[in-house]
Amino acid sequence: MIHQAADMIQAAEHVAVLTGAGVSAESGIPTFRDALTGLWARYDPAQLATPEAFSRDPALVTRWYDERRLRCAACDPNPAHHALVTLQQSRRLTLITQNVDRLHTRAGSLDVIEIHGNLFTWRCTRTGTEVEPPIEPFQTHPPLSEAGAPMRPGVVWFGEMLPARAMKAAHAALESCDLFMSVGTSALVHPAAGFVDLARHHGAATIEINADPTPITSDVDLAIQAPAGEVLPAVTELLGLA
Ligand code: BV8
Repeated sequence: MIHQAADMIQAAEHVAVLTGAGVSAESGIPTFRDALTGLWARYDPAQLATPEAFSRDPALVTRWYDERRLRCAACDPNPAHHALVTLQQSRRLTLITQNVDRLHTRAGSLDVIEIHGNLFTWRCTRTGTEVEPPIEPFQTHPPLSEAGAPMRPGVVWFGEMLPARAMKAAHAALESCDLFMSVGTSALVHPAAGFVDLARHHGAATIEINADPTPITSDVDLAIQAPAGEVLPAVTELLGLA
C-alpha cells in the first residue's frame, strides 16, 4: 500500500493534498468530531461554530475559540506536517487545508490554502479590520477591536461561504492536478468533501490516508487506513527524501 502510494506520487506532475483534523491529531489537537472535552463536553461543535451561536452568545463562542487558539499555539507540527513539507520541496504540490491550527505553515509548507480560515486572525464585526492578537488569553470575551466593537475569529462557520480567493486557488489546483490526496479528514464537511470528485472528474488519480473509513473510501484508487504521522514519513523515505 505504502509502496503503491509512493509510486503514484513519484509518477505525478502535480499533487493536490487536502488535509483535515486527523493530520493534527498526532500534535495533540483533538479532531473536530472530538474537539469537545471537559468544559465543552456538553456542546456540539457544529452548534458553536455558527454565526447564530456567535450572535446568541458571543462571550461563550469567543471563549471557546480563544482556548482553541492558545491550545494550538502550544502544540507543535508532527511528522505528518513535516513529511508534507518534504514532499512540497521535491515536487509540485498544492496544500489545501480544512484545519484552522496553522500547523502546516508553522512546519514550513508554502502557500497553504486555508479554506476554513484560521484561529489566529480575528476580525472587527463593525469595520471588518483583521488583526492577529498576541498569544495570550483575551482580557474580555468577546475581545474588542480598536473601534471598540466585538471581534470574531477569522474562521469559516457552518452556513458561511468559504473565502473566494481560497476557493479559486483550490479549484485551480483540483482542475490541474494529476494526483489528489485526502489526508486525515472525515470527508463529511462540504464543499471540501466534494474535492475528490472534482479532482477525479479532471482525470486525477486519488489516494485517501485516514485512520477510519469515510464516505469517499470506496471511491478512491488507493485507501490506506493508518495514521498520517506514520504513512507520510514512510512514503517520503521510500522516495529517498527523508
Ligand atoms: C458552505 C472552521 C455555502 C470552524 C469548519 C452540501 C451537503 C451537505 C451539507 C452542506 C453542503 N454544502 C454546505 C453544507 C453545510 C455545511 C456542511 O458541510 N455540513 C455538514 C456537517 C453536513 N457546510 C458549510 O456550511 C460550509 N459553508 O458550504 O456555504 C452553503 C451554506 C449552507 C448551505 C449550503 C451551502 C462551511 C463549512 C466550514 C465549517 N467550518 N471549521 C471551526 O473550526 O470551529 S469545519 C470543521 O469541521 C473543521 O474545520 C474541519 O474542517 C471539519 C471537520 O472535518 P475534519 O477535518 O475531517 O475533522 P473530523 O474530526 O471530522 O475528522 C478527522 C478524521 O481524521 C477522522 O476521519 C479520523 O478517522 C481521522 N484521523 C484521526 N486521527 C488520525 C486520522 N487520520 C489520519 N491520521 C491520524 N492520526
